[in-house]
Amino acid sequence: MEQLVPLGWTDEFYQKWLRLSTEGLQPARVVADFGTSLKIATPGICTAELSGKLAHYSNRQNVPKIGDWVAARLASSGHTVIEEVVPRRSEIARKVAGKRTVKQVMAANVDIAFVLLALDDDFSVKRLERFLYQLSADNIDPVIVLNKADKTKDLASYTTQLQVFKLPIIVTTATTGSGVDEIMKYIRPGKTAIFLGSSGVGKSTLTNQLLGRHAQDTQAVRAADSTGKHTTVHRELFMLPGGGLLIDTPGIRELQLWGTQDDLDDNFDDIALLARQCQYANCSHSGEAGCAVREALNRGTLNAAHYASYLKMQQELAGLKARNAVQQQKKNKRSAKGLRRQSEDMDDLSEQF
Ligand SMILES: Nc1nc2c(ncn2[C@@H]2O[C@H](COP(=O)(O)OP(=O)(O)O)[C@@H](O)[C@H]2O)c(=O)[nH]1
Ligand SMILES: [Mg+2]
Ligand SMILES: [Zn+2]
Repeated sequence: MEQLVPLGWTDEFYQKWLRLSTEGLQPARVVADFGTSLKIATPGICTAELSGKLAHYSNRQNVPKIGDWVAARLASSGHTVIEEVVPRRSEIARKVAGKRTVKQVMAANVDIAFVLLALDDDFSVKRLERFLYQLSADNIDPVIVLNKADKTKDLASYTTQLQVFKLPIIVTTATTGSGVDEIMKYIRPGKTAIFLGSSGVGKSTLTNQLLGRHAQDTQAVRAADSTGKHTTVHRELFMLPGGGLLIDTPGIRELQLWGTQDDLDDNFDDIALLARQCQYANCSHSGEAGCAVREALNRGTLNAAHYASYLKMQQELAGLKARNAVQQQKKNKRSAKGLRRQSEDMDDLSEQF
């Protein structure tokens, strides 16, 4: 199994592997996810299918995703079947798009996430806050990347807005490679990084720079044959020359949160800290006497937009919690009736993000 170490295999995964029944199976990592088919590395690369059990009977959250370690049966016919998923060390989740309250795992076993913002019309602190919330709920370390630095003459006007997050910020121009070394420094050998951000921010251009070769098509390239905007349609995991691993993803248009309000307080710790200083422990910060949050807003030490984001996300998470509770009740009723399987676990196995 030593040959799997460059792919991110650790003793932790080995211990988990030992607890599965893997007779005749081989550990492998999912390195490309096309929705219906997967590529796995053993470290040799092959195309693999899901076993009937995984494809049809498993809860959708257990379906292997990019970055997962799996147990595969390699047949001499070249027909490879994934039988099991090794329990994850981490996952990047979100709520599926639309109304249903279902968790969707976007990538597994990620150690560090780069949230990309472009220094043009794309720049949105609000969007960044949503990503940062989700990463904190998922216990994954974030780094902010400000790409397309060539497009601004006033970098400070952007970076001052981001100081509140107290996170590392890397400034890059992906097209020239400027700042790429800085990113590389954060991806230690054997560790898995992911690029997150909306379509067009430069994820694939940066991926190509880090790889030192043209592995991913970028928008300009495809614009020439006018096949549309979203160039990266699948998720892929690359081994970097420096020994780290990197997942490029398609753009995420809408990140619906999946987590709890406690995670929110971890993320907006400046607001949580203020709230603890309010005169009343159950202060709703809507006009009570001795409210430290209101006071900070009035003084301008708490940014109003930042606080508004907090409130909006809090509301969204309260809604999520309520819908989850309703769903849990329904589930309990159904299993009491002896119905084993829930339709919502099954109906969007192949949904993309
Ligand atoms: N001016 C400028 N353009 C960039 C930069 N990085 C990427 N681009 C361009 O932005 C477009 C989208 O890049 P791409 O890597 O496909 O974005 P992705 O959708 O996030 O993968 C392409 O035309 C790139 O050439 C940059 O740093 N500066
Ligand atoms: Mg791309
Ligand atoms: Zn208050």
